[in-house]
Amino acid sequence: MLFRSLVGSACTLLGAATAFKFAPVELQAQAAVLLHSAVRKSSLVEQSNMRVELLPALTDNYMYLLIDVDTREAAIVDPVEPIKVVEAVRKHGVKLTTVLTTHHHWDHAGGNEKMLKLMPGLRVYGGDDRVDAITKKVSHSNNLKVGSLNIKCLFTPCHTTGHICYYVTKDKSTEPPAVFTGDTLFVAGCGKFFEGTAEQMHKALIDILGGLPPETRVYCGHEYTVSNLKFARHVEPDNEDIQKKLAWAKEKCSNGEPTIPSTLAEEFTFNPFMRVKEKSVQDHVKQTSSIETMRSLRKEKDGFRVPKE
Ligand SMILES: N[C@@H](CCC(=O)N[C@@H](CS)C(=O)NCC(=O)O)C(=O)O
Ligand SMILES: [Zn+2]
Repeated sequence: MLFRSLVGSACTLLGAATAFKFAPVELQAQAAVLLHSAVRKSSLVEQSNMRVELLPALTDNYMYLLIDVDTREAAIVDPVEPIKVVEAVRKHGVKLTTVLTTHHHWDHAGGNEKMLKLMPGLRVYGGDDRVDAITKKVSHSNNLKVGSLNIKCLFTPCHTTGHICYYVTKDKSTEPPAVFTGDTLFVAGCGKFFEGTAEQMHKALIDILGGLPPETRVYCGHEYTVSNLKFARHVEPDNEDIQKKLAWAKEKCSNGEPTIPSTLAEEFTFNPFMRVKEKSVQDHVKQTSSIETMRSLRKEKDGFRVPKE
């Protein structure tokens, strides 16, 4: 796998925010968003069967341009900033046919209408009638094609009732598959349970995503890795995989580079929400079942104040 940085950014706004400390609050927020998107780097993950370009959007979202190398057909995951997508499509000289929407929230589906206006004829997939500009509603195990790539829809309700993850494989390939996890699974974390339960997130993370091949690369909806790992460290202070990944992620972020993708195998070593069957994690929340551990962890993280270091 070739992992190559393309443009110019940072995961934290600390430096930039300091400069605007004395400005009005609204101006501080606007400046923060502008500065942040200006400095985050995009990057390309290149395999012989598929290419994935990570396109930073808004403050900490990611859009993903998925390219089938054989046919040069492409899909875009959660195109919240369509102009950036059009630029990337032109740069790669590919034919964009498909929008894969993970869920209806504005920071993921809010660019769909404009995307369709800029490139009429796109197929817009999603698992929820609330997804803007949807042309085809999908459900669990539906199979789609982008060129020669197979896309399997995985229904993972909890963050929202219609959340879909997209699992990408190529027949006869020896290279790792990819999964686009939106706001269900993050690197070292998971989405808030806005419209669902611990039982549902347990099924999504442990049974559905956790059942995919361990080498599967994980492309998630947000750059939350550093703050997620600080919570993970709080849960398991003696877990060395967490310490190592945190040091690595801080370094990446300070260079404006993405911490994505991870793999499912890695997630099982440092993500507390994927480790709900581990005694160390259960002991932290004083639970003995993995579902109750999931419930307690999410509750604790909702109120967790992320330390500076
Ligand atoms: N904690 C988030 C706050 C924003 C937020 O609530 N994000 C949603 C997705 S749009 C979420 O599910 N976050 C997961 C979490 O906070 O653990 C952050 O680090 O900026
Ligand atoms: Zn989101």
